Amino acid sequence: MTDRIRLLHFADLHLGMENYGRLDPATGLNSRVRDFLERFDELVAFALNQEVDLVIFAGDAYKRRSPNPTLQRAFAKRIKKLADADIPVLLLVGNHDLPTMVQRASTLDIFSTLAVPNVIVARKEGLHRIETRHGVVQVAAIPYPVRQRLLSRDEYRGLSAAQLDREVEKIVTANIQALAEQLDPDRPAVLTAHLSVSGATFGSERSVMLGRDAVIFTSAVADPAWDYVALGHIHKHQSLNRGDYPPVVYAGSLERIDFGEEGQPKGFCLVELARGETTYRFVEVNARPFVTVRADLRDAPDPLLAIREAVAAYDIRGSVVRLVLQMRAEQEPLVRDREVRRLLAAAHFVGAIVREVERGARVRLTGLAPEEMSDRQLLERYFETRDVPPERIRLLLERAARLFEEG
Ligand SMILES: [Mn+2]
Repeated sequence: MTDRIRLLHFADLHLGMENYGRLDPATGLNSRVRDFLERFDELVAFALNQEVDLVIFAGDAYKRRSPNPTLQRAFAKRIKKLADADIPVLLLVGNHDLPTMVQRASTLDIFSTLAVPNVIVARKEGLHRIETRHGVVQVAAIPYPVRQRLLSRDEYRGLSAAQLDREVEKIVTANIQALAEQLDPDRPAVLTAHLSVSGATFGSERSVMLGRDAVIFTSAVADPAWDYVALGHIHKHQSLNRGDYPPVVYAGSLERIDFGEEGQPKGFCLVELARGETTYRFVEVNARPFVTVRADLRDAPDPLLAIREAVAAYDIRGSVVRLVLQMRAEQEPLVRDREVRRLLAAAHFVGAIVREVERGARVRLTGLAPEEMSDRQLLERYFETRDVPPERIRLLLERAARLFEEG
């Protein structure tokens, strides 16, 4: 029996996410950026302590395609720690890493340009044969499939967006198949891809990726030619192959982006890689909790006291907290923002205080910034501005609710 190779798989770092954070004077960084970096530090420390043999990052290093130099330095520092410890690191290019024009550099290209030892940048589809301390691993890389690049030929002109996505799906499936055929069947093989796979759930109120995406069938990646499929792009950790071989896994992100990820554990995957008998486990990191506190004040004689009691039922220390208050219109003046915020002082950040005020039969949302609204609230507001009749709004929201649940 050959040695097992320890692989650490993580994804969707998204450095530069600043929502629900404030400036940290000690570092000059936004406190949420610092959170994301601390999770990354946890991961690096784990990799060094556990002496992993290989790290695969499955894409989306930053929030933006032009991250500032401070973020770039913070990312490079941590990658270098791994590389200096003789741990090869494969960096797969995600959609957030890509430039708007193909000729321009991706945020990860600098590592290949400088030929940093032990760092491999996968910007194109391809098979990498990586030497590790415990043997060779074959890693096939599928970066985010860019519709415009894959479909530049004339035959695709005039197709609808949905038809183009279907064409992308076919091309990517064929590429994966072609890579599988190049494998040495006696060596462990990993497929890493940054894309949406059918059957995956988002569980985020608004996914980071807005707009459309080609979706690849699980069957296209769940091929026993691979020993592990390391996915990135969807922030919710999940396994897609129902215990069959190989494991097909989204590592998920290391920190939460919004309240849609409130209940999700965050972390990375530790894979014990061996031909035909790979296993993995999810390693949770200490991500900052997101907590929604709901309080129905409609029958409360003292609304502020009712809020205090509702808050006391949760552990909000160090959390990003959101308060959702159901109240009657005449209670509004009794619930002053400053007093409510005082009750939430133990939190790291107050994400929103949502007042659902009853006016007759209808619930109205007041004083909400768009980023504080849920998808449902945004949609409702949109329908209202378009003068959609109330009965039709109710029907549309019901339909939408089902879609939101399906993710
Ligand atoms: Mn992505």
